Amino acid sequence: MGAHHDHDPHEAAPPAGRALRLGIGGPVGSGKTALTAALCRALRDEYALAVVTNDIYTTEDADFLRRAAVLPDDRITAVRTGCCPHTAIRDDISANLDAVEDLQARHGRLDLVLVESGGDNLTALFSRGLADLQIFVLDAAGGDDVPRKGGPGVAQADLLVINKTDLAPLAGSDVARMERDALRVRGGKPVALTSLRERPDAPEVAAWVRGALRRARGAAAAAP
Ligand SMILES: Nc1nc2c(ncn2[C@@H]2O[C@H](COP(=O)(O)OP(=O)(O)O)[C@@H](O)[C@H]2O)c(=O)[nH]1
Ligand SMILES: [Mg+2]
Repeated sequence: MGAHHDHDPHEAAPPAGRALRLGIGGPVGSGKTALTAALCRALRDEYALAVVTNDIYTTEDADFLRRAAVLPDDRITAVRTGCCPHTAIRDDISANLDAVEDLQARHGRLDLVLVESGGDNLTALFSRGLADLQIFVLDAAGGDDVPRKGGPGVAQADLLVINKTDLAPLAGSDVARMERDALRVRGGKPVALTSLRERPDAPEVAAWVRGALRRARGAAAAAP
C-alpha cells in the first residue's frame, strides 16, 4: 500500500443502516471480476456481502462469480446495461440503484455491496450517488505509462489497484515507476500493487476495505 487513506476528504459514509457501496471500475480485462471474487472470499465470513455486476449484453461476470461460489447465488445480481458501461455507473444509475435496493430488501442488513462496472476507459468514475467509495483497477501489463497519463479513474478513485504485477516483467512494465507516477497524480491517495494470480485473496485490498467499513460504522455511530 503506497499511502494511508485516513484523511481522504472525499470519503463518503453511507447513512446509518445501509450498506457501504463500493464501486470497482477500470478497463476491460484488468481484473475487476477477479478482485470482486477475492474480496468476497476474504470478507464473506466477517461481513454481510452482496455483489452487482454490469455487462453490456450478457451476465457473464455474475455467472463466473456464481460458478466460483464466492457468495450464495441470490447475493449476486447482474445488471445488463445495454449501453456504454460508464453511462450505467455515472449518468443513469437507476438500474444499478434498483439492483442494490433489491438486494438490500431481500437480505435485510447488508454491510457491503460491491458494484463491478462493465469495463470502461480511463475517464469513467462512479457517480457518488451509486458508490460511496471506488476502486480503479489497472493492468500492470497494459503499459507502464498509464498512471503517468492520469485521467479521472487513475487520479480520483479512492484506491488505485495496479494488478497483474506477475505479468509486468513479461510486458516490460516497470511497476515501481507505475506506483511512483500513480502516487504523484493521486496526491498521495493510496495505491495497491496486486497479483491476483499469485495472491488470489488480495490481502492488501481486503485490509483497505476493512478499514473503510470500520470508518463507515464509526461515522454512522457518531451521527446524531
Ligand atoms: N496473470 C494474471 N492474470 C490475471 C490477474 N488478475 C486477473 N487475471 C486474469 O485476467 C483475465 C481478466 O480478468 P477479469 O477479472 O475477468 O477482468 P475484468 O474484465 O476487469 O473483470 C482473466 O483471465 C483473469 O484470470 C493477475 O493478477 N495475473
Ligand atoms: Mg469483469
